[in-house]
Amino acid sequence: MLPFASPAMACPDDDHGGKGHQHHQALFDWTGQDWGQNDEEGQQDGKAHHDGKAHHETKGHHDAKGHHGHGGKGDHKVRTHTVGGPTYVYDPYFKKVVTKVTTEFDGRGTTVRLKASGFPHKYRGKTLGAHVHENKCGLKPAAAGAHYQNPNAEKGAPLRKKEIWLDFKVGKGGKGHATARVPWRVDQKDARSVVIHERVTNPKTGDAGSRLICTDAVFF
Ligand SMILES: [Cu+2]
Repeated sequence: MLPFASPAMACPDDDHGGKGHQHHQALFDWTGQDWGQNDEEGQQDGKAHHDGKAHHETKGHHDAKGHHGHGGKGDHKVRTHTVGGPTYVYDPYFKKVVTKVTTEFDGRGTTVRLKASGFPHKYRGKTLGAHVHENKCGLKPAAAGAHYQNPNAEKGAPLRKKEIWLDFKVGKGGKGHATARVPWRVDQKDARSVVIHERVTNPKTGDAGSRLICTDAVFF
């Protein structure tokens, strides 16, 4: 049924040996509510691989005539990408999960939103780790590679300052979501997916256990 399932697959790339010691409250929205969008998108059919539909759009803060306001300089365009998933599910226990990854770049920073629904009842109240990873999702959990890290990060920066973590709590109804914003452009050559893991991310090591679900993502 699944092309590949590796329940005990560790996440070897997840341990960066970092010295991060901060909690990650600032970047995350821990509430288990959804985004107010349609939640009925996901009757899964049990297939592990889904062709994520990607929507790309560019919209300006100003109208098409482009009147220039305060400051008069800079790029006012906001670019967004939305990819529906999951692209791969590695543990059949989660085959009903539906994901959506939305990315946005506004010229100064990048916002990543992860929305997931369809978690089994047992997972309600649990917090799962999730991160932007460097490669596209693949048949094997390891295909997504290591955590994305900002290539321009200061040396010795804590992991959560240079990676993008999207840990979320599964709420009532089996749904969860998280939003992270970083003050830089995330280049798509460095970042290609969002992986959901079996447990909350260890703030020191970045480890979050096995990879459950991978969703391709598009960056800028
Ligand atoms: Cu990860």
